[in-house]
Amino acid sequence: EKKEKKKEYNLKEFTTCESTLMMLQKAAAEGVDNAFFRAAEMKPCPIGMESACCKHCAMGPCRLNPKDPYSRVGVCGATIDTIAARNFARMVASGAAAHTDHGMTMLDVFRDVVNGKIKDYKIKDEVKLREVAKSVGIEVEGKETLEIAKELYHELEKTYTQVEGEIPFAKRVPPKTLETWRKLGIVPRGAMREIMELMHRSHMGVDQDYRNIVLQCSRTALADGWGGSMVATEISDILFGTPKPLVAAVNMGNLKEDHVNIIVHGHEPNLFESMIDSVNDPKLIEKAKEAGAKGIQLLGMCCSGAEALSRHGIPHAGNFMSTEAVLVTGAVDAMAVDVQCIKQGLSTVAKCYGTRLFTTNPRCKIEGVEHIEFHEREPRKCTDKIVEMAIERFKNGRPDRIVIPPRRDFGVHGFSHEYINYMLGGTFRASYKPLNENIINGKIRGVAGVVGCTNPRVRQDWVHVELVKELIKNNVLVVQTGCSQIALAKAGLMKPDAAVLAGDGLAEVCEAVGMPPVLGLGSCVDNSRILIACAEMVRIGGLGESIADLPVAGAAPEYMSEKAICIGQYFVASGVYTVFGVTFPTIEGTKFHKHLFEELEEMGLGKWGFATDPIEMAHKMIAHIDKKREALGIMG
Ligand code: SF4
Ligand code: MSK
Repeated sequence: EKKEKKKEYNLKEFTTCESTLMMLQKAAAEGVDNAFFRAAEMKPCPIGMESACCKHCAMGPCRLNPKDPYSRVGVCGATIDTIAARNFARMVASGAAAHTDHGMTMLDVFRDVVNGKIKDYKIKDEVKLREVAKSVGIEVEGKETLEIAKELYHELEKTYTQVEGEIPFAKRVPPKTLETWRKLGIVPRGAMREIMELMHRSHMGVDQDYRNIVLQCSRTALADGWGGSMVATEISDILFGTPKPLVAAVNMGNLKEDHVNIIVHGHEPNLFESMIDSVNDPKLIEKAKEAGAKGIQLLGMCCSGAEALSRHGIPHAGNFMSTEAVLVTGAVDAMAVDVQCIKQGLSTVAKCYGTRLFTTNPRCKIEGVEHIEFHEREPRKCTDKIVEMAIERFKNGRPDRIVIPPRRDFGVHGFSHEYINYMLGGTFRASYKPLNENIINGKIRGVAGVVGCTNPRVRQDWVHVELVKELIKNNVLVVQTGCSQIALAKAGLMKPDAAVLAGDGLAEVCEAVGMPPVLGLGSCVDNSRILIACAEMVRIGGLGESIADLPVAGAAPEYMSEKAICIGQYFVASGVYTVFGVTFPTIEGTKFHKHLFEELEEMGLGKWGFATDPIEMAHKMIAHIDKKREALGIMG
């Protein structure tokens, strides 16, 4: 499996993560291929990059000229605007499908817990259960937990299956924002219906007006943000506990050479929760010791890692672009994956180092990779087996040379929107009021959500870190999720003493409250926590009547996935200016591009932005925040 690498790369251009760099050097020396090397060798197709091609039917594929986009049309007559809008729509549909399928799994688990069919999990956060139930109009006074839970299940099921009406969490949307959605006809009915309709409308010969296609993109994306993702977050909190701030460590130095090392990588928390039980089982710990290990070390990666980090303080080994690199250490005895962002290339790297790689979810198998299916009704059958296989590899399958990068970076994680509320409000004033007050008095200029993936087309972590530093320097409080959160955690900005990097006003608030200037909220589906925080800021008052009035902005500077496009679209449709980096699937100067980047804002929503340079990106966001402050009359 090991190939001689002829090409010399300047590896420092690939990443600013020291650990990943060390492992890339090792991989290069050992001839082990990975996504960084493949990206360097595979130049992206310039036509596809700008979304100027269509393969929606067998009369094509049709390629237009990105340099002169109106010079030709597809065989069916489709213009560049139709082609790019349909391609964009398919990305939104796929991203929404991923998050809503995840959310639906969580709801399936919740139903089985409530019905007593799942015994290993239980309702851990009853307060949250009641709060969520109240937020969708369920009467909770005088009712037993189980009764409320059953009603909540039936109500939230509508998020997916309802064919007419409005999804349950539409009740959480600020009235003015909801009014705009109703006027535009984009309040989601149920996710299945919206995704189905978007797939239909983007089929050959259906919707061929880019503005009409974008309306359905918004409706579908909102079914993710205020639907599938929000259900995933809320049900995970109810079942596994709402995160509260805790100190936890990130980076590859969390691997321990004298321990059995197990990594869980993916998105749904169920596998991770049961793996926590397995690695803490005295019988399995004993087995590991009999095999010569000092114990079992469990780590997370990507989003389920970010969730377990936030909820339980489980160490995190690295973000998306470190998942192959971590295997190059040779120290990983087993990696268990579930769904989303699992590179097929992991399989080859795992074989090079004898790491046992397991798929566990029926929706995500990889050719040549051993599958041990995870069932929530008997979860330990899967997770115990994986631990046993990891112990076996520790004993008999470790490579001669193991290299563990020494870095461990400590920070504070687990800022749920409930906790931000509590923290800024203090015990007796539990509300977002002090946040609003600090925005109004100018100590905090505004709030930015910096989220999303890492991507080998840009230097790993660099854009995230430089962007966030520039934002906090300019008194913008930053909230984070997903792989971006891990990038900043590695850079040490999740610690309260990172306030020294913040502008005077933000630093003063951070010091008073004892919080870092960068707050980690969890995984990609936990972007829904940011939506709720925005809704709360509107509800408290003083910052306008809709989310579009707030001095806030969002960014996914190193995004790569269709899920990120969908997240971007739901933030835009919710009223937030959202800036992406890397590349954007439109051609500047086309009508579709103008629609996304300008006209949506004129319709009362947010709008898209694009920049690759982090400082430019930060200042686009700051300029937007200032524009909103001015409109609110709170400049200076
Ligand atoms: Fe070409 Fe139209 Fe078919 Fe697309 S739908 S491949 S533009 S003919
Ligand atoms: S894991 S979607 S690379 S953030 Fe959610 Fe990270 Fe992006 Fe996957």
